[in-house]
Amino acid sequence: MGSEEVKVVSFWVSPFGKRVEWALKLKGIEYEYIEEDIFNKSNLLLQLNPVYKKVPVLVHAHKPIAESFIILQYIDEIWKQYPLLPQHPYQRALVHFWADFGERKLLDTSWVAMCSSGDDKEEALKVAREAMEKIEEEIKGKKFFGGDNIGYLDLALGWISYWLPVFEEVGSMQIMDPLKFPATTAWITNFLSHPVIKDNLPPRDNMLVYFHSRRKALSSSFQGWFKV
Ligand SMILES: N[C@@H](CCC(=O)N[C@@H](CS)C(=O)NCC(=O)O)C(=O)O
Repeated sequence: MGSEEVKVVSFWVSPFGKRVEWALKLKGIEYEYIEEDIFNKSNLLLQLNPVYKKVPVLVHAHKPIAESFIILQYIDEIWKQYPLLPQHPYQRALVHFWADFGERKLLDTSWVAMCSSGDDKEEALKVAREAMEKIEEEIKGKKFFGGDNIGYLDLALGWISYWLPVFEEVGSMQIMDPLKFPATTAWITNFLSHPVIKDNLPPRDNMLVYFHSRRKALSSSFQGWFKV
């Protein structure tokens, strides 16, 4: 079942897509990468993900799977080597809880803060910084959220290590204060030092150009909630 053809349809700067690629690489699974233009969507994407029309999509054995968290779980169930999720159902539930928390309370709010100004920005920053405090508590005393190795939650929150500093620079704001969040800062160093992660990141300069242009496009109308 696991030996069938694997394809990843993604967009070069997508933090959601990178999660999927990191997971496949950690497990040593070969895949074909297909770059999608999310501003001019291909028929392939519309066929593979007709509901959300978003990347990433994993195609395994000719069957498409959408939504990065669902894809991560699928990958972990199909390829057993290098387990990403803990064994115990309670520990697994906690991982899903924190992954969802990071998405709603930190990723969405950081994005809004980057794209907005005034009260909207302040409100989003407040929620994002409170979320960072909770994440700091979770990583204290651990090398990775997954323990000694990178796990599902590390991949889910991995964008904090590399995308968040770019959002901060583009939005002229600070969310991840290293003095306030030393455990998260140490985790970032550990995460970015892992060969699979450090060799699979988009070029920072291109990210800055891209996110500056997204901010410009979205800030006037403040429709910042969607298109990373
Ligand atoms: N919840 C989705 C989010 C995916 C997502 O927002 N992808 C962006 C690219 S980073 C996209 O495809 N945007 C196109 C659009 O919103 O139309 C996941 O985790 O996979």
